[in-house]
Amino acid sequence: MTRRNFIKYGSATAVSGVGLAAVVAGRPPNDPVRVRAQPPSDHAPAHDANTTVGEVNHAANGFDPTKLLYAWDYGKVSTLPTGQTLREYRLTAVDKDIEIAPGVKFPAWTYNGRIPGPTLRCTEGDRVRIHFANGGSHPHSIHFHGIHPAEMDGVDPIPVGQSFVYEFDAAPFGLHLYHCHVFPLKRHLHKGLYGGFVVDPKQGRSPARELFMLMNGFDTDFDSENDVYAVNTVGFHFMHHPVPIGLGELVRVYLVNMLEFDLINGFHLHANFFDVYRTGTRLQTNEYTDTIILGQAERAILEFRFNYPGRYMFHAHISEFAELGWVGFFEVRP
Ligand SMILES: [Cu+2]
Repeated sequence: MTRRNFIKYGSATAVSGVGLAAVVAGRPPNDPVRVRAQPPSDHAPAHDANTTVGEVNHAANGFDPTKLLYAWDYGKVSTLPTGQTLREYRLTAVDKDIEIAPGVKFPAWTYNGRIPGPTLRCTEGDRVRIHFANGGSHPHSIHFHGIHPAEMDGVDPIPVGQSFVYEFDAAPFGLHLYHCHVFPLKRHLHKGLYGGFVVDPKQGRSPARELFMLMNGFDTDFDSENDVYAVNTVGFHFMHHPVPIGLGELVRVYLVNMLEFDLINGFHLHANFFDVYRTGTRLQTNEYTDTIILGQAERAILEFRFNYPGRYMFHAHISEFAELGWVGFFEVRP
């Protein structure tokens, strides 16, 4: 039974989230799908909608997808003798079970015990120094997107128990990312070793509600197809926890695609349009749309305002991804 057959089967039999959780957790490939009977629940809406019921244990996960929207890590800041700003970060690779949908645990490889890893943020021209320690069970590294010398490119595996210091001047400004670059790449990335890397322009950007959204997915039965899709790791999280935004407020989404196995991902906003700044490397926009497609590791900054209060969906316009978790709401409050 492939994921695509499962989706067809699931929609035909109105499988709700608990069914999804029961089916994807630990199911070996080619096993017949077993649909668990649904106990009566107070969370009635889940039985009319394709979503999960219950809540993942955010405390045990060590992060909450909502808090990750705002969790910028500016590092430990000091000034070099040259006057240049130095920002230091500590990243440790650790193996950890992460609950990616209620009742569905994934044996992840993480930076600092979370997926995505810390969202590193600095200003163009800052010196960044990343102290990396490999506390995992396999060789890992950190490969940064950006401009830097070859020896800082993170393609050499750091053995288990060893450490390495990556150091370079942050450039260019924009929305970047980092990830492990040890082979097999697909495996090391999909297991969770990635995070956002925001380099602000020296002149800054206009004030806005800034949200970090990293699109990812998880192959829970190891057949090289994703079974759960998400923004910030937990499927359907923003359906149950809409993102609050103010009426007329400028919203700036830092959108990163770290999805493995599927060649494209995307973002669609309901009842509105947004300006697109591809890779965030130019301050002028040349795209005004309501849907964008991003390939693996592509990213974009999106800006928009809502002028009517209410709840508005955002999701992958690839319907399959949306139905498996990549869907959420903005809640526009007057
Ligand atoms: Cu790795």
